[in-house]
Amino acid sequence: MTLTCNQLLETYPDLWRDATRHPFLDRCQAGTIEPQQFNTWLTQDYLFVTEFTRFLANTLAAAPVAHFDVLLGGLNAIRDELAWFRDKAQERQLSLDSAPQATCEAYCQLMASWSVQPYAVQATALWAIELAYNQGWQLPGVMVSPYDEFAQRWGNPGFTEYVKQLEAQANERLAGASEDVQGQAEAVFQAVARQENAFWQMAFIQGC
Ligand code: MP5
Repeated sequence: MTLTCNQLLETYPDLWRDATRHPFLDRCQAGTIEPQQFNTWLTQDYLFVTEFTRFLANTLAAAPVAHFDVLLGGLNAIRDELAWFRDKAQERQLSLDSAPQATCEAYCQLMASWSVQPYAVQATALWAIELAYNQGWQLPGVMVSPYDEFAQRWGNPGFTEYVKQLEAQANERLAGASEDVQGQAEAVFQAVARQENAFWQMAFIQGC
């Protein structure tokens, strides 16, 4: 049987709900998130995105040429995103030199370990990581300022379209993958969901 991205969402609805629905996001929507908690997320997410850039580059290196367009578009967008994170940190007078917290480090290490897995697994991880933010920032509904800018970054129609393209590319490769590789893709999807939930939670546990 062929595994698809949609089947993964249908097989693990609770895990995926916990990855994309979290009090952190609801409080951003309502404007009640503590600035310190938001700043923790912001500085840690910058560190995550720097490592995610390496993961995306490794995925591109393993991809068939037909997938280059979408992945190069993603890398181009990340260049802007990293600069945007630096702007947001400066506005808030935050240093981006802070050390990664344990939760962030664990996610980054896992991601690095996926870089040596078959391309179908990497493509599935990439789709899941991007979908988590695409859905997570949209599900609470319209956010108040200044958090609306963050919701817009990952919830805008262009980003939603990018995530759909990632899904199509992952599905295409999963269709030709062995059962073993499909099993690896399923495990990686579950890991992404767990790590995403932990990442939201990090802002509440450790403060800034
Ligand atoms: C993303 C992110 C989305 N920024 N942080 C986490 C913890 N998960 C997913 O990645 P990107 O590169 O910001 O679109």
